[in-house]
Amino acid sequence: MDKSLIKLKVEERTIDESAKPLLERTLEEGIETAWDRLEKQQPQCGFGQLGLCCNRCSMGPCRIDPFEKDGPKRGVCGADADLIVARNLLDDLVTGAAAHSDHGREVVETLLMTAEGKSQGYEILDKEKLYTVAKEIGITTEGRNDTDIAKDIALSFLEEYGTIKNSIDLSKRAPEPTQDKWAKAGILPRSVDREIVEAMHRIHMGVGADYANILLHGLRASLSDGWGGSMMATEVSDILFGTPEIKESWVNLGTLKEDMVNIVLHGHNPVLSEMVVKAVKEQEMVDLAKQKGAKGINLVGMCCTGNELLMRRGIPIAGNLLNQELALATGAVDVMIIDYQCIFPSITQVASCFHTKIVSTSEKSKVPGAVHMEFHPETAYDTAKNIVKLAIETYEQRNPDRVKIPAKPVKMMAGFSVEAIKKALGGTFQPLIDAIANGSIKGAVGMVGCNNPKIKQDYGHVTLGKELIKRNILVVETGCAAIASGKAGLLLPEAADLAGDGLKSVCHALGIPPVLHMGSCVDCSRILVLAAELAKALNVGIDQLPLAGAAPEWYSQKAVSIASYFVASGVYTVLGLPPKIFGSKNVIDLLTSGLNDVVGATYAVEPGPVAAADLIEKHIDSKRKDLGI
Ligand code: XCC
Ligand code: SF4
Repeated sequence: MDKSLIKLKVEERTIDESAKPLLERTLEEGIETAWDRLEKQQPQCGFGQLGLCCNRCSMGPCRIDPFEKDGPKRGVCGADADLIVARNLLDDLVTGAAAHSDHGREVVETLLMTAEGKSQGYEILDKEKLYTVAKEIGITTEGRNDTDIAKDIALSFLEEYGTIKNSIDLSKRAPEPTQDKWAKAGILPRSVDREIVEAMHRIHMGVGADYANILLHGLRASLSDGWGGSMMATEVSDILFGTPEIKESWVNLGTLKEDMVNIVLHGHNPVLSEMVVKAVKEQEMVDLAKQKGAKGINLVGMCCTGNELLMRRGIPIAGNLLNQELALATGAVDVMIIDYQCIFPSITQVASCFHTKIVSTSEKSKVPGAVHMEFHPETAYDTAKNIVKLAIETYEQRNPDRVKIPAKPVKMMAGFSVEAIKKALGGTFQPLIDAIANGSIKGAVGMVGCNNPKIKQDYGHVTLGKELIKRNILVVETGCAAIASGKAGLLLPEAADLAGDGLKSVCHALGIPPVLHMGSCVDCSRILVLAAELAKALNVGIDQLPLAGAAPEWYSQKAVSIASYFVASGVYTVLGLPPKIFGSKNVIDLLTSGLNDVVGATYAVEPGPVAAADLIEKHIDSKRKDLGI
């Protein structure tokens, strides 16, 4: 490929300066990345994009003619466009809910084993949260020791996955008017596994043909993720590893170090990554690394497990979804440790162009070409040390001539848990409520989600973020969205200068950025808790607050679940990429307007960041008007 074409492609693909030189390298050397694969997939199937393809049973696959011409109007079983689209969406949604919630289950299981003295290397680090959660779910704390309390919490949370009760305990954190809406619509989340299993039942051939009824269950299943599986993942991770506090760190591919052993932690579950953090600090490991000629061990995160480490330990983060193959293309990664979710199956291919080893650790997530070192809470610390040793040995095989780390890292601030925000505000949310009431802050937006090679990397997040803060709208972020903002410098207090006057003065007074990093994707539950706190302080439902959600670059089924529990909780949510629903006008109408009568919020789709900001501002203005502020 000639040089000018390469340059052109690179500029089309990302705005991440630390990624550009490496993208160039992949194109020059023929190392295939997600962008190349997307190109090879063109044109992508139109039926699939519209959600009109059903491959659910063996009478199919079937597809519906989107043009209302002479083509088929129904699948072999008789399902029409509305039903096929709705079932596909529910399928996506619960795949995402399952991913979040099963991660949550592993954290809760680790708490149980820790309470029973069966895990290795874990302890209860946040006693305050242990007590708060215990009280909240009705577990006695008086005169009992921490491990007994922890055991009761773990057992009670494990029950939430398959209980016969009629609602999940933590969903009672939602303000009453919001809970009332759920009860009235028949979508109170009962239990995590149950909603997912029931969804799989409902999308089987011949189980109900009413698209609206199917989508309503989608909302219920999403609530069991947001106020259930994800929230338990967040709370129990806090109990085990500490509730995040505000701290500084570094971001982008420049966090990799030429003269150190580089370990990248990629995936989602802090149960694994926290043990690796412990292991790299051992003197024995540091000495070993020095013996092999390295200056030390450099641990960096990637995607959401990276966010977990950043939030609690201030570990630097190398990048988001589309940076994973490029991190390997630096030739400087000795070991990339993976657990699960958002890990491209191609990473072993990219790694094979260098000395890099991929280490898989979860029995649920094996990758051909990876070294498998299975992680269990009972032997967690030993396994972590063995992986670190492997990284040090692999460092010896690194070819310095192939190492290319092109950029300097960017500084960032993170750690904005609900507790940390409250503390920064002086122990109460009142100053924030006042700022919203007097208009210096117009409202807040939860910006979440991924990268998607269909959109220039980080462009959606960064452009929408800047547009919102300019309009005095506070932005709170999780997941790959937050990493994008970090790379662009928006997670620094100085970025307040890009904000409108009102937001700017609040940020300056508190010394905080206008975009707050609230954590990983399961930590979208923190956004729910924050919204619930504000609503309760004002005695209203979440749907009455001047809030919105946005997922400008989403790709994952988990994002479908998140967007859905935002909407089901009363938060209007704008997606930057269309979900696969455009084959059914009825489904579109229900999701973009009909739901208002059910949960007080809807989805919207708007690819243009400025137009998306317009929609959000209009929505926030109307909520302010209704509140009389
Ligand atoms: Fe995955 Fe969570 Fe999306 Fe990033 S934001 S691509 S889901 S890592 Ni969660
Ligand atoms: Fe076709 Fe119906 Fe089977 Fe889907 S469920 S593949 S529409 S026959």
